[in-house]
Amino acid sequence: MPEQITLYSAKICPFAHRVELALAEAKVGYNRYEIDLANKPEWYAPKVNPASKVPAIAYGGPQVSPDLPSPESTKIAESLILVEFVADLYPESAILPKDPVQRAKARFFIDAVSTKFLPAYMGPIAHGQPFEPFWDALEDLQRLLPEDKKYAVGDEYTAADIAITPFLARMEVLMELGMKNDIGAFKEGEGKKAAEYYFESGRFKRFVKYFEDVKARESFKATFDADHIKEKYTARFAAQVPAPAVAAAA
Ligand SMILES: N[C@@H](CCC(=O)N[C@@H](CS)C(=O)NCC(=O)O)C(=O)O
Repeated sequence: MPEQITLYSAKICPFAHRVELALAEAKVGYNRYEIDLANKPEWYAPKVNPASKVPAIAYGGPQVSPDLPSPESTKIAESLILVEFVADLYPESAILPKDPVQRAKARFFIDAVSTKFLPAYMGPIAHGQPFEPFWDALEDLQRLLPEDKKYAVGDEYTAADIAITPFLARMEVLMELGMKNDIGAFKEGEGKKAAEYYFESGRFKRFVKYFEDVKARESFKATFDADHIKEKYTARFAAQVPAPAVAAAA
């Protein structure tokens, strides 16, 4: 019988979002504590995660207030490890496929997310780098999606989908901000162009459809606060929006 779970998370963090998705898919009740990444509590690193990052789980031990973590609980960090931990605790969930071939395919997809997609992910949007390497990485990942199934390795939503979902969700928010307001670390006009290319060129048709299926899931609706993310990204990138002509002239 699994014991108490306390998740230290942050709404903005895609890695923490992975663990929230896994817990929602497994339909687990847990305590959630929001860590303010800009102002982390002084007890967090010494008592929960020495790396001082979210996500982390305190597992087992007595039911205590999350801001007074018990030394008796086991502390575990790293999103992909935590997703597998949830799958191990709740083997009846579909998070890790039972079939060894499907399981291997899920792990292959996760590896591609970690080694190909993520290194290219924030470059153009957060650091103003060219979009092309990112489009290529996205296309490589898209090739792994089966044409005739809903999700990354079949019709079940698994750890493979959990690995990419939070990043696609944030990418879509950034694309929408880029499309409407040109918000991002790119040159004026580039955000709109990139967003139009992603949604309308047809190159990422399978991905756009895939993500529609992901967004329809209850686990996604319950764990993604798009307004919060929009607000945070708008504030974060506001300083990088090219100044309007009148301000520049002043
Ligand atoms: N490899 C880690 C990455 C976790 C991570 O980078 N989390 C960020 C937030 S998205 C964090 O807590 N950074 C510490 C900070 O902002 O001070 C995982 O997969 O869990």
